[in-house]
Amino acid sequence: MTLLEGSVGVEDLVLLEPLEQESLIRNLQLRYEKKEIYTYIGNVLVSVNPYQQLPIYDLEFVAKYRDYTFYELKPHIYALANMAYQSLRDQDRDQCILITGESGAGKTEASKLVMSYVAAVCGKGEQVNSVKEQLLQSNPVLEAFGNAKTIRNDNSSRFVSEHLLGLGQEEALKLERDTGGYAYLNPDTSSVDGMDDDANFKVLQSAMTVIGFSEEEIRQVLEVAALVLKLGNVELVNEFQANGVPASGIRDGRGVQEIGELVGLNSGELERALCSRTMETAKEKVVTALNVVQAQYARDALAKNIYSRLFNWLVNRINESIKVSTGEKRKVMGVLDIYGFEILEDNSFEQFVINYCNEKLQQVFIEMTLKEEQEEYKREGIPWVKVEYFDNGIICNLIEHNQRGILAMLDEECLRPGVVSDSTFLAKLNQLFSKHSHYESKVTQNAQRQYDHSMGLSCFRICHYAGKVTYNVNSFIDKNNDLLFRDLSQAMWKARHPLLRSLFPEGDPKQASLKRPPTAGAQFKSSVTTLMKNLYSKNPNYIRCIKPNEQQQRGHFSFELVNVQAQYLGLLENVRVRRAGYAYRQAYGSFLEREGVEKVLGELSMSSEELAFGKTKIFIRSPKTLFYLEEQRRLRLQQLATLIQKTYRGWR
Ligand code: AOV
Ligand code: MG
Repeated sequence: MTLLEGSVGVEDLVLLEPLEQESLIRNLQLRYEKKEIYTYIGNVLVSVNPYQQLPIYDLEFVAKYRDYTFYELKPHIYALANMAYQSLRDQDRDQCILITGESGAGKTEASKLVMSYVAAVCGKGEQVNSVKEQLLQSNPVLEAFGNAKTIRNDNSSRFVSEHLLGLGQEEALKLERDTGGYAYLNPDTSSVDGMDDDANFKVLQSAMTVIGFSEEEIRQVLEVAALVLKLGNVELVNEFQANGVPASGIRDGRGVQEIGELVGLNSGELERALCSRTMETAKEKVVTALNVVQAQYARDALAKNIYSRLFNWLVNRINESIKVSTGEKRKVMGVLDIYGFEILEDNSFEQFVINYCNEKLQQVFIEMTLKEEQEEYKREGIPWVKVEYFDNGIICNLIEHNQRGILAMLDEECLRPGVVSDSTFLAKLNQLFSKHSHYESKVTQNAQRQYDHSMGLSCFRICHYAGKVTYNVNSFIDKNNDLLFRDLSQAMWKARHPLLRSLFPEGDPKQASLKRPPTAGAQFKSSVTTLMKNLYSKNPNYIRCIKPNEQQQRGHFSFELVNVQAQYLGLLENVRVRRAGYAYRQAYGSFLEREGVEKVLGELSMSSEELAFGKTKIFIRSPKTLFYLEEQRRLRLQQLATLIQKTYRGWR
């Protein structure tokens, strides 16, 4: 180690000597201990979660970073936000800011910082101000409905959430204050130290007002959210039909009665929808009773459906209101913050799709950093040697291949007539992928005599770019089917509650068709595809978030934990690619204004290795050179200033 005690390490990992995995982590650690949480790899920002409020985000910092270019000040998220904002403004290129990292690494916080920076520096004027406000206020709203406490993060972004957070007491909704009274609120996770639910509730309400929700809309949103909680408390019990066939009923009519009053729904109608199922063929209608397990399943499916539809409605509503105030066809800066890579104790279908999405984002990173790099050298006529890196395309393929991917297999199994189950699905995977280098299961392991007791018979494992994850296939089929019995959507559509009703358009008997809706997996894949298209059309800026410890504790840096993340984020390869190429490039115009190419070469005796002259730009190999040049420029300016001062004094 050549890093000196007391130093803060290098600000750009491209400068690291020697460049190894260990020295890279140590450098991050050294900086972290000095509360320097940001480090560059060229123009990529690495951010290590401080788990404490640092005094580096106030308006003074905003003002400072606005006036300097990327490498002139300490690494900061504002520098990256500024770079993106300026190329949006000056080069007219749509930007996207891709924030990746595992659960709890600080993605959502980073996205909020970027948005608040942009809001602070972008132009004034009434219209802009209202958009800014709306944008900033969209956060508390989306977080209240879209986030939940998980074991990995107290404030984890979930798009389909079973828990509600941030809802305080609201008399009119007849909610109980004690969240432990709701079956859908997880008693272990519903309270978070240092979080004031009542205060958050007020923030939520005022945020919704700023975004432009009417009082009526806010009331309706809260009513629908309350409906979800109340549904969770509807207790279903065994009943028997006259012929002795098991059926189900509701234990205490008061719950459904309350729901009925809340959303204008006939409670008998709701009970019928929860406890029976109507099968329709072209010719006839058959009503069958659900047993208690099936009815519970229907109830939970309904609650989840209402909740996720409400969330989607909120997202659309917010986007609409922002669009209306900006007008369409503007330059776009997208900030992408999604759920991070997840390895829980028990991983199911949800983790599977979350991790698939992260796999795709990694692919964007690989393709865009390397592709950009290569194309730029080609365009500028500069020779370039390829750096080896792990391409996770093979894992993406394993999951998403149209005919032979895991998602396709799952759909096939869901649609296949006959007896299908999670285990027939697993058997299919085992057969198909037994030789795949990124797929493992007990069966395939057996074949290779590598018996692993940690993996159950109902599991398969994927070697993701970020690590191995064992998924339990239990309920994959049901979750993928995600079918809401038509009885339920029709019942919801019959509610007199305008918002609830609008969330279930397919409940309109006139809309009913026999066509099967796409599976959850297929829907997810298609939104991932849309997202990717969107990202590829924009200029990317990267923030790589790192979680320093598992305890969500300040000041604690686990070498092991960071090492794993650095490995899968490919930080070392990223630095190597940067080093093999030229780290910095600048169009001749601005470069000349600053240094003057002749002077650089003549007076500063630059090595020819350090510089390359492209067709339109000058390339500088290492940041050291750049910093040297910047320093020289500063010195010259200083000399000039002193000279002017002297001359001026002389005149007096
Ligand atoms: P995530 O978005 O990456 O997880 P968050 O952005 O929610 O993670 O960060 C988790 C917690 O870390 C936050 O609630 C803050 O307490 C703290 N934190 C993160 N960044 C900062 C910062 N720059 N300054 C101070 N505290 C910070 V997930 O949504 O779970 O993938 O699905
Ligand atoms: Mg998040």
